[in-house]
This record gives sequence, C-alpha cells and structure tokens, in this order.
Amino acid sequence: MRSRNSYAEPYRIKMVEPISLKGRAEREDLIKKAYYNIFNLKAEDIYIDLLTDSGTSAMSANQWAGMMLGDESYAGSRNFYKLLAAVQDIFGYKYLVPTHQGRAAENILMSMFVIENQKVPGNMHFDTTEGHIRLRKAQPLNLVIDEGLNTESNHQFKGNVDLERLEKELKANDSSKLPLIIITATCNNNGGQPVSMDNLRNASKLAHKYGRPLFIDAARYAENCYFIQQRDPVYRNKPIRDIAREMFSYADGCTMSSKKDALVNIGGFLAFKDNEEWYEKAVQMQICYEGFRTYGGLAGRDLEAIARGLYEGTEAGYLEDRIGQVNYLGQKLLDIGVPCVTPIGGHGVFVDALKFLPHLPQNFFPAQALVVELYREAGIRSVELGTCAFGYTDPVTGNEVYPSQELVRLTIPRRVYTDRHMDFVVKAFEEIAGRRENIRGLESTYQADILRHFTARFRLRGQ
Ligand code: PM9
Repeated sequence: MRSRNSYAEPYRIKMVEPISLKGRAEREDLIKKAYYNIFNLKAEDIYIDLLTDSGTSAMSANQWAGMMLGDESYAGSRNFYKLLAAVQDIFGYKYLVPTHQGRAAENILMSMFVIENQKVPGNMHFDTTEGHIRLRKAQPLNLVIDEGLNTESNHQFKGNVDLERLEKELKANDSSKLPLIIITATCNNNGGQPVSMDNLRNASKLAHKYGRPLFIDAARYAENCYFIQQRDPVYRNKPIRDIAREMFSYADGCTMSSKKDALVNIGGFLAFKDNEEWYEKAVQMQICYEGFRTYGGLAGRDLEAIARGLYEGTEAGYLEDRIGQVNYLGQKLLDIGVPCVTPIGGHGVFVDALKFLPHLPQNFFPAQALVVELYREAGIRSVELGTCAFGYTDPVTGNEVYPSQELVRLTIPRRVYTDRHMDFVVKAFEEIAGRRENIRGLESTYQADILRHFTARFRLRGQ
C-alpha cells in the first residue's frame, strides 16, 4: 500500500451536506434521552457518523446521471439488463435475483437450502445471516481460523475459514444435516478481515468433494480483492476485476448487499453461477417477498446506480484511497496507544474496549460505554460489537453468556469524510484516554430477545 501522503483523494467534491457539532451539555442530554443507545439518536444530532458503511456512500456524478436513465417499467426494465451484464462481467455468474437489500437475498437463499436442526458453517456469519439461519431453527457455525479471533495477531488473512474444522464438519454431517457453506468476504464481524484466494480455493475443493454448494457473502468483495492484490505476491500485478472473477469462480453463487461495495444507498442481490433450477426456485420467493424478477423491490434507477457502482467499486484508485483512509485512521489511533484489531481492516477500525477500559468487566458493557463516551466527547457515532450485540441470557441456566471480543467499530462511509474528520476522531480518543478511569460503565434497563443491541436501554452506572 502506498503511503497516504503520496497521493490525494481520486475525486473532487461537487456537493456538500452541512454537519455541525452540538454543545457538550446538549449532547449529554440527547444521549441520556436516547437511553445511552446510539441507534436512538437522530442523525442530525451527530457530527461524524461512523455507525456503518452500509448505504452511507456518496454516489458519483456518473451514478447520479445514471439515476436519470431509470426505466421504471414493471417488467423487463433496461436497467435490470445493465445490472445483469455487470454481474455476469464482474462476478462471472449467469443468474441474477435483485433484492431490496442484502438480508433479503439471505432470506431467499436460506429458504431454499436450510431447514430445522441443520448446521450452516462459514468463517463468521454476519448478524443478519445468523438471524436467517436461526429463524429456521438451524445452527450457524463460525469456523474462522484461531488467529481471526486474536485481536493482536498479525495474520494477513484473518477472515480465513479453518479448513480442518470445516472438513471435520463435512465428514460428520451429510447434506441433510449440513446443506451449504457461506464464506463472508471480507469478514465483517472480526474487523473487516480478508479471506485469501488459497483459502477460498481450498474451501471450494472441500465443499465440492463433499457435494455441498459454497456461497460467498459478497458485501465487501472488492475490498477483499484489494487485500488479496496487496498481500498475496501471486496477485500483486493482477487487476482487481481478474481477482474478483477468480474469487467468484470458486463459489456456486453469492449474496450481495449492494449498500457496501456497490456504492449505493439501497439494494442487494442473489446470484448463481449457472444453476437454472436454483434460479427459478429463488424467483418464486423473490416474487412473493421482493417483486418481479427484473426489479426485486428496487426502482429501475436503483438498478442502474448499482450497475455503475459495481464498476466504480473495483477501480484501483478508488480502492487504494478507500482502504488507505481506513488505514490512516487505524494507524493514527495505534500511534497514540489505542488498542485496535490489527491488521487494520477494510471498512472500519475496530477498537478493543476491554483493553482500552481494562477496569470495566464485561457486565459493565465496556464497548457500549466507549460508544457513549465518543458521542459525549465529540458527537461521534460508532457502534458496539460486544456484550450488548453478541452476549445473551442462556435460556436454560439464566446466566449471561459473554462474547470473546468486546469491540467498538468505527465504520468509515465510502467517499464521505475527509482525513480531517479522521483527525478529529483521533483527537477525541486522545481526550477520552486521558480520563478513561473515570468511565464507570453502563447498566442494562431493557433488552429484547433477539438482536437486542438495536433497542437496548441503559443507564450510567453510579448515577
Ligand atoms: N451490514 C453493517 O453495518 C448493516 C447493518 S445490519 C445490522 O455492517 C454482511 C457482511 C453485512 C451486512 C450488513 C449484510 C446485510 C450482509 N452481510 O444491510 O441487508 O455486513 O443490505 O446487508 C451492516 P443489508
């Protein structure tokens, strides 16, 4: 990766959206009224919003121009055919099922393959993927390599699936018990960590040796391709699109949240390499839940923006700048002693809250406490990936089960913030670090049964 100061952003800014920082007293009041859950804050009350990189990209002039060419016909919109051609070209997949976003593609895929008591292995399923597996009373199996769970390991492909464990599961469970494999690239939940080409190739060999399909959760596939290009000498001089074609050649299909690497604000799809039977089955579900096969819950203009965004998202200069900015923030935080998951990932910087706030035990919600503190200090919205998001109350014992990691994700929207915004985030951490022992943690006052982090309520401890 070239050093960040040897180049500047590969775009200039044509339109701006004003943002402002509320006063400290107002921020304190707003976060209290939001029950110390940043999902309850109004976006206008936030200065720098690092909640997610999903659907938050700035579209290009080219994408906006394409929106004007939306063909809003119910059936056979020309924008569908444009997107189909882009998917065939970039992914090498014949069949396309557009959906309103990524989780809708997951819903269709799981309804086709997964039933009660089955297991669905992968490296580390994203929350919505897990949700769809569990909804069918099946079990998600996260088989990421051990290094993937070690926040300090410098392994270059921490999103890799543990092939030995995968083979063990495939041997022990026939296709009636283990119907498919899903690999998420990059792997969101452990820090936007990439999956290597070798790992995908070998996972594919195993899947096919045992007669199971392999799917890729492709939300951040272009960022994964960039890491392969930068970190695997075999691919150093290969264009991103060639890397993508090879990557997808190892799978039988993919789910895609276009809200990430297709640089749009809404949309998704399911795609199949060549299996017409699967495609027709998927279309039945798509028509019930999403819309006709040529729009899948999206407007023609959205399909056009996705088609154009898919190409922009694989441009070398764009990816260098994108991953470069995330790395810029990560390195600056590491330089001032903030413990982050390393190597810095593709779409965000993941701070280890257990190490940053070592005086807080997990039942004090250290990651959520740091999220709250970032808002109180500087109007920054981040997101908790720790006890609140992944912990749960064991229904049998009634005991709290804590996750192995307690992280705060600073997720960087694409083409939205400048490096000066990143510098402001670093300054906020500096301030908080100087008084961190005064942070007392949180106490839960309400939690829902599933996906509790979206609606959880807290109060500050000691108040
Ligand atoms: N990811 C994220 O912030 C959106 C918030 S959902 C709680 O990281 C992967 C790897 C994702 C993902 C969404 C989806 C679902 C699938 N796979 O949001 O439905 O990171 O388009 O995609 C979010 P949709």
